[in-house]
Amino acid sequence: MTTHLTHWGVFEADSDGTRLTSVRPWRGDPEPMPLIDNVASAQHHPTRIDQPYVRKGWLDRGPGGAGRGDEPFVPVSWETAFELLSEELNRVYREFGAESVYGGSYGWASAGRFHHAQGQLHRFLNCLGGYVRHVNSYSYGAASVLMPHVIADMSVIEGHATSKKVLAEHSELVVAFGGLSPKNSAVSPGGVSRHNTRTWIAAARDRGCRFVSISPLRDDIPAEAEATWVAPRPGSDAALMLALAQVLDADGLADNDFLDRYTVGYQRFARYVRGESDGVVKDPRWAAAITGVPAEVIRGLAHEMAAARTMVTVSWSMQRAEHGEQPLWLGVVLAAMLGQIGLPGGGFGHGYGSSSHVGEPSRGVSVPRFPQGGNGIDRFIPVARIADMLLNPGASFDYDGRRLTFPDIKLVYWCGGNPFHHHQDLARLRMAFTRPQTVVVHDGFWTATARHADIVLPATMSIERDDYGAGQNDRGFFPMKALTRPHGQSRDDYVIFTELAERVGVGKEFTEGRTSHEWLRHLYEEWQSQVSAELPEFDEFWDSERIELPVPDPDQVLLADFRADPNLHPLATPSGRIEIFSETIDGFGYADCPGHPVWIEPEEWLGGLLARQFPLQLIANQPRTKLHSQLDVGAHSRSAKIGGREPVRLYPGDASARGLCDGDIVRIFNSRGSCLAGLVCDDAVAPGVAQLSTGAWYDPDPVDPSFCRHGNPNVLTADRGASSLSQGCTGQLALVEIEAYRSVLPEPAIDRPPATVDEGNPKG
Ligand SMILES: Nc1nc2c(c(=O)[nH]1)N[C@H]1C(S)=C(S)[C@@H](COP(=O)(O)OP(=O)(O)OC[C@H]3O[C@@H](n4cnc5c(=O)[nH]c(N)nc54)[C@H](O)[C@@H]3O)O[C@H]1N2
Ligand SMILES: Nc1nc2c(c(=O)[nH]1)N[C@H]1C(S)=C(S)[C@@H](COP(=O)(O)OP(=O)(O)OC[C@H]3O[C@@H](n4cnc5c(=O)[nH]c(N)nc54)[C@H](O)[C@@H]3O)O[C@H]1N2
Ligand SMILES: [Mo]
Repeated sequence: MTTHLTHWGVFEADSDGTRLTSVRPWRGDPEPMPLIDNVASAQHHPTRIDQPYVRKGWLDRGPGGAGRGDEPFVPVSWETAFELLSEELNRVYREFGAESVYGGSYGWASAGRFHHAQGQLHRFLNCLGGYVRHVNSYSYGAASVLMPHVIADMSVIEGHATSKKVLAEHSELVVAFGGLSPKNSAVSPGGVSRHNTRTWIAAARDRGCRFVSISPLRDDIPAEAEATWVAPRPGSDAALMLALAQVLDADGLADNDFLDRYTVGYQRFARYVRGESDGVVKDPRWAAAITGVPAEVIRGLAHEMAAARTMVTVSWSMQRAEHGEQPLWLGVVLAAMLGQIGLPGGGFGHGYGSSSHVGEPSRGVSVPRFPQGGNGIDRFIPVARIADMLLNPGASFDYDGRRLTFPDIKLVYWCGGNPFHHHQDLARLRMAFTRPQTVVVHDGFWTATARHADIVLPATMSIERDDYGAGQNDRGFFPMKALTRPHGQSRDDYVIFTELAERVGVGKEFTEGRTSHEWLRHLYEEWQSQVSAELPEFDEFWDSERIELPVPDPDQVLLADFRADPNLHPLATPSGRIEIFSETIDGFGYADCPGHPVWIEPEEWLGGLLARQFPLQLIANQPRTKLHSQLDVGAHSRSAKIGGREPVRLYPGDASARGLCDGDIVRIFNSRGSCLAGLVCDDAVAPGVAQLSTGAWYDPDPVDPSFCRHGNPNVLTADRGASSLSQGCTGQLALVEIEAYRSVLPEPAIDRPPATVDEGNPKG
């Protein structure tokens, strides 16, 4: 029996050396998650990649994108794969240089910090001279650009958030825009040892704290919260927040002392709220027409907020949308108007309920990591501009006050991510993916991305290798001993890169002469000597269940020091204060993100013109039964599917108006694409809303790749940046229509490997 860390929890498992024979949640986890059941059931699924493969057309005709995603694969030996890939890397670096290689390779990969796939790839490409990288994330692309201008870097907002313990003990009212979803806080980057969302919410509630969940889904907050549910039209929260601000201002409830001492630009914003700058008073009646939330509810909520110790929290999803900067900025402004930033249980939060680590007090120390080395070039894209980059080399675009140019990418190398899961408008991405000369993917599974590659190398799962890890802000640092031998011929990314590095002449730089186990020991010992002599020796750690890392301040309160003395502890913003009006952003002159937060009507929302044609707002949120697309073939993920398709939830009245019944296979469509899904009628979904989570492996129809047979919502979402400021992902919302699917149901092809042709290459 050994324990194992995943992004979605720690489990204990027995193994016969080839497979896990039993899996149980770790005893230390108070709220274990059923997602752990996906691991063992997926390990030897037919969609595991069993050996190296090369796309037939690439093998026959050489580099070039024609046929990518359509042509069969040829199984090849590791020897052949290494030979082909090392020659191709040499060619591309020689002919086009590092600026032609996209190694951004966004994705969550696996828990375990040495074998973290991106880190491995980045170090390898750095040894070759570098690569075009990405900045920011799909998670909070808008926030990571906006927040440093307004209040603080995301590492502060995220890592030093007021702790859940403090919320449980001090908050009187939690107003949660985007909810506090128990499904989301199942997960944390790098792993989570003790899930506690229900626990802290129940403790707060028992003490009398009230919760208001502002979300299109009633179950975006655990039942323990006994929350009041407010469901504005999706995408309209900025208007709701402006009206809350208007009531605070008009009714004399704003904390002017706080605004004077700790913020800049309030008067500029207030003129807008009062209608002095544009003739429109942003009062509750104005907002009611936009949001659908009655004016008295908005007015009442503003008064409640002013009367209590109030935490205003905004989910990450709120900024993963058109003009996603606005509700986030307004969350900060509301909290500033209430004057409670820096006080226990009050103030502002971003991402409570988005990931388990937000609200875990900061750990005193980091954990060992595999060093990535230095990138020889400085070219990047905001991460969600991948298709734009591949389609428009040389074109220029706006980003955070700069004008940048897309590089001309010849080779794409992806490890530990699944762009055909995570990106928007997949038919467009598929087109973009035909542009590079060569696409290389390492993955454990035949994901849609692997199916759109030329050279596919099988990577081990985390249960098949030795590693260690701790989630962000997680106290538990776990050794992760291999539980089974690798599936088929799969190899660790490190082993693959070691061999490649030797062939391209950078073996020594990449490995520094160490095997992966030698690295684990070396990095641990280096870390131990820097951190504390009291930590156990490596061998003792390796044979333990875990070690507990110190947490200096369990009662952490975001920006308490700034509140205590804003001159001694100024913010890192240009003014050192919270910027309700930002001269910097104003100076960029972006119509889609002006100098203070505003309401800007999105293109795709229920109040707009396009809703006449596509009258349902699709919520493409995170899946309850898995992490993103990972282990979608696993038992827990499959248990939620309907007829092999991803479930879509619809308000019962919206279903019956379309003649649809629970369990029907339906077609969801808009002008970009369509997909099948299995219908669930549920009054936890607001009228006018359809919820289809991400994660179903993209299963394109062979004739029409904009039609996914399995239920990936990203055939429907738009590939547009949140604004010129951030260029963040906007995948959360799209307008769609739903109808019964009347044709013969196509068999999903995604749970089988792709077509292969054996050209007599040896399998060994
Ligand atoms: N419409 C819409 N789209 C969204 C979102 C949304 O809200 N709506 N959310 C976005 C967000 S926030 C995110 S973070 C992204 C997530 O997008 P991704 O992080 O790309 O999704 P994952 O499914 O986690 O992809 C990880 C891949 O790494 C592989 N892998 C795991 N371990 C290893 C390993 O050790 N080695 C190698 N080589 N591979 C490994 C897994 O098999 C999997 O295929 O999706 C985004 N997409
Ligand atoms: N189980 C599970 N947990 C996960 C993940 C996963 O894949 N599976 N992914 C992890 C990752 S990478 C990330 S970045 C986080 C993401 O964390 P979030 O972005 O917070 O999560 P989502 O599920 O995308 O969205 C949360 C809720 O926001 C609500 N919402 C959407 N649009 C609006 C709107 O316009 N207004 C309001 N008021 N509410 C809205 C939706 O009802 C949705 O359920 O989750 C993490 N946690
Ligand atoms: Mo994310």
